[in-house]
Amino acid sequence: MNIGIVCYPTYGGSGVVATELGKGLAARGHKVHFISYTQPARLDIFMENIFYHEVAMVHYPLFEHSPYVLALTGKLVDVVKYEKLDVLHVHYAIPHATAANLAQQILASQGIRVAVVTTLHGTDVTLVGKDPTYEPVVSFAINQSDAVTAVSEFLKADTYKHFHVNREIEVIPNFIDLNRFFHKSKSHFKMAIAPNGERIVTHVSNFRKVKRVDHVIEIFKGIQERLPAKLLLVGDGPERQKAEQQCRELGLCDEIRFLGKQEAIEEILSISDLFLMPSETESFGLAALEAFACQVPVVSSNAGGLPEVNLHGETGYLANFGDIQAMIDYSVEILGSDDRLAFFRKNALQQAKQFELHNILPLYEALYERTLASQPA
Ligand code: GMT
Repeated sequence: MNIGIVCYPTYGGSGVVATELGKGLAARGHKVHFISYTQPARLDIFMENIFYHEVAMVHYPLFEHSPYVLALTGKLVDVVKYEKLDVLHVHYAIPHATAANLAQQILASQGIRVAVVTTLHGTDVTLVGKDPTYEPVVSFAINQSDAVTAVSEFLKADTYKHFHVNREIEVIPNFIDLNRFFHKSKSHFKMAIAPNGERIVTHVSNFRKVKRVDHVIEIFKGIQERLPAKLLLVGDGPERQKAEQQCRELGLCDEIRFLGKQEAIEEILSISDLFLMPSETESFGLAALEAFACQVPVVSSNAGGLPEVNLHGETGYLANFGDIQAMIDYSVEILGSDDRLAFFRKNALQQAKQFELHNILPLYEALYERTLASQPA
């Protein structure tokens, strides 16, 4: 099959999922064309059947904001037409699904057919998408797509709740390529971070408000009052400055390291003992799955799709959003004994295996095939 993948190129989960999916599809012999405004962060390999098409923006003094959706639509028309794509798989509805729908109509007027598959990832539904400014556009794009998937049951239900959607949505959960995460231990790094054998607590995110890095720091404060621990904060984003300020005010600068954006996330996770994810909302929580792949248990909020990923009392613990004390208590319970930690570590890896790439990828292939088969001749 000849598949176009449209995604955000950043370190965010939807871009990671889209890129790993494309790489997996290419490994199974499909031709995969990535279309984005910059090369996706995880597109770090060369394969003869992977292609990257950059969306070039046209800047004109009249535009205060250059219309990305039009530039993307034009690029999609071009790539589908000349690379003879069968399927356009767009990740994150805004504005990718709209651009794909428009490209599909333009191509149809030229007698060219392409199937549009939209995958809903999270805030395209739960936050930004349902804003009254975008809601009618997102509802329309969802209804117009030939197939729609959501990454969790929660996100599917939330889509029906907040959008005028009258079509089927299939849940295909996120996945993980375990090969990337196996045997990455960097013991010298662990020694440098925790020279006295302190437990290492980690948080990875894009530091948006919804991730509640402030809660991460408060939880860590409570943990390190009860046992020796260090905190690694990985990523960057709008809340970083405030988080640094919070560490200074709490006098925790020696215990907390800001590592910024990191490519080799598996090397950091492999020296970690616990992952914190106190998010306000999380449609799936791919970062938790990545932690599991490195045998790291997770203490998270029970928001959104997190209970579908983090199993309470098995792979970690869930607490109500904002219940800092419960998250401290759960963290200390996991970290306080080597035996408890080993129990959670084992379960974490088992859970990661449930979401192995090889289990999930065929679901997308089958969906593409069904969608193409149901297209009018
Ligand atoms: O929707 C977002 O906030 C952005 C998106 C991303 O690109 O990082 O994250 C969402 O998609 C991920 C991949 O499917 C999920 O693992 C995240 O839970 C989800 N984020 C939220 O729901 C906040």
